Amino acid sequence: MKSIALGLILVLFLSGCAGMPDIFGGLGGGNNINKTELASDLIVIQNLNVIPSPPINAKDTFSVSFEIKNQDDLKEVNNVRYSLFDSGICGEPTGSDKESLVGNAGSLAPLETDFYQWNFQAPDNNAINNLPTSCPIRFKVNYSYVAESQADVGVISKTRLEQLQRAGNTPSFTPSNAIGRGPIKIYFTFSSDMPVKSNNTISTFLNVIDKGTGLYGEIGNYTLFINFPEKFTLIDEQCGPKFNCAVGSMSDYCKKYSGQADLLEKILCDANKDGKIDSNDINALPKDTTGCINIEEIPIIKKSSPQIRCTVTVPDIEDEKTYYLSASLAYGYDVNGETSVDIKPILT
Ligand SMILES: [Ca+2]
Repeated sequence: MKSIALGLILVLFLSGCAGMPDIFGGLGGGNNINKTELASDLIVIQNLNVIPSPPINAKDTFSVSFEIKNQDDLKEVNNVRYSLFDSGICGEPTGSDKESLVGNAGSLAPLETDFYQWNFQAPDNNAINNLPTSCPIRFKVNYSYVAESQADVGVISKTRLEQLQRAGNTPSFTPSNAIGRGPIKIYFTFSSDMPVKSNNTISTFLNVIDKGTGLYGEIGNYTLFINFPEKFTLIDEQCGPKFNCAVGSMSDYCKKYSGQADLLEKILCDANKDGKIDSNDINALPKDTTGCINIEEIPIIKKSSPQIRCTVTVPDIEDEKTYYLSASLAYGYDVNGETSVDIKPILT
């Protein structure tokens, strides 16, 4: 008798809690989320060298070389380019590199390393007033990549929920969010705890965050896709006025780019990463989805986007079911490299 009474008190206590506002995360926030996140670093600059070892004699030649490495062991990185933007009094690179302030390494396979070098001639005695000086060598490496993120939503029917509650069980579902490699991360959170009752409405919030050391100024238009299961109904302003949503929109969008290879957003559509979009790629895109794409730029301020909110009604189902949401964002990213080369006058 005693244990039954205790059980009853526990059930009352738990059901009482479920309806209370969450003091840690706002009103009934579904803050319980199982996050798994891959590393932020992707393209790194390594072995940055000046040869010969500085100080360099006035008017002598020297080289600045470095390697870049694709740290991802699974995916290639596209459109890798180098550009020198400051070399101070040491001027433009000499010789064969004179015209190539901008170099193009194309694509880097998983874990591939590429070597790059600029040759310079140090200024002469006159140019440095016979005094020791130094040249900053500042450059950037730019590349294109796709950020990916997937989250799940648990849905339960009213009948199943009542069944469980009658048996003294409280259904619980902790959504997971798997966040892919690279400096730009997309995080999902939800407005309420799960599982969601069938036919009910839930908001999902997306935040795009730059966790790298480089520069990413804004989310370019037509680069952020958010995919919902087709059975989800988007309500209100879908994902806000900056988005357009339609059933199957991603494959429709990608079809337009068949055969072309020069637009950043198109790397989203090139599923087998050969620089061309064909029917195989289109077939590999998520099917039976409702897709939303941003038709306007979205600013990144202090390394974060504003919160993007999409409100959906989940389908009417029989029992319990898990659905998957995903987002992908094609972006260009700059990684900076810098060194300083000491120059000394020569005795004449
Ligand atoms: Ca392809």
